[in-house]
Amino acid sequence: MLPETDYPISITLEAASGLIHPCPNLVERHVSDLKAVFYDQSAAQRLISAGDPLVYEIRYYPFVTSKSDMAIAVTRILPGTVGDEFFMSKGHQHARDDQAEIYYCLAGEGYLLLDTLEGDFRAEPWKPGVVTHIPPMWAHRAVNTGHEALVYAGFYHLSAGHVYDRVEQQGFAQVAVRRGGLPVLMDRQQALQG
Ligand code: PAN
Ligand code: ZN
Repeated sequence: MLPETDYPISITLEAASGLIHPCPNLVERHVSDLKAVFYDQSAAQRLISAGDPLVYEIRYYPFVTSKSDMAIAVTRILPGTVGDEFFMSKGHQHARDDQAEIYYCLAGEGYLLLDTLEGDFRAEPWKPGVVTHIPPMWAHRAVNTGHEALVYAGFYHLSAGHVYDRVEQQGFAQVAVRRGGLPVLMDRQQALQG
């Protein structure tokens, strides 16, 4: 007899809403939870004072067996901006340097921003159906540049670990902002200088 944890499990995922069934874990992040990562700190503070809106929610299911620890996390980022910077995930690196991740865009539009924090940067345009492989040590952040929710699933190992400090302190090389009504990527330093 195998241990109870070592039998196959199936769950369901609704692409449009990002809901999973069953959903044992739900995490909500409001502007105050990721204030430090927006380049316009006064705009972030104003939004927090005006009610601290929800930016995104994460629903995840851990598939833990006696010998493995894969998980699926489905993130739903709402449409919106902080100042002119689009709503986005906080962004992190994995603690372990041998831990990649696969992201699958399910609904909405935007970018997956990837930064080694050591000079390399990539922006992958996202629409439903795009699958992006995130190599180890690349910090990753999704940005919703559309008018609907951006929904994506991430497949990873729980033991990868999440490190947020370096992203918070340094920021990504580029930010996604709305200029003249359209989404554009610009250097963060340029954005900071106004
Ligand atoms: C994802 C992310 C999720 C939310 O499951 O954790 O999209 O982003 P933040 O963790 O940056 O708030 C993942 O990349 N897991 O490794
Ligand atoms: Zn990750």
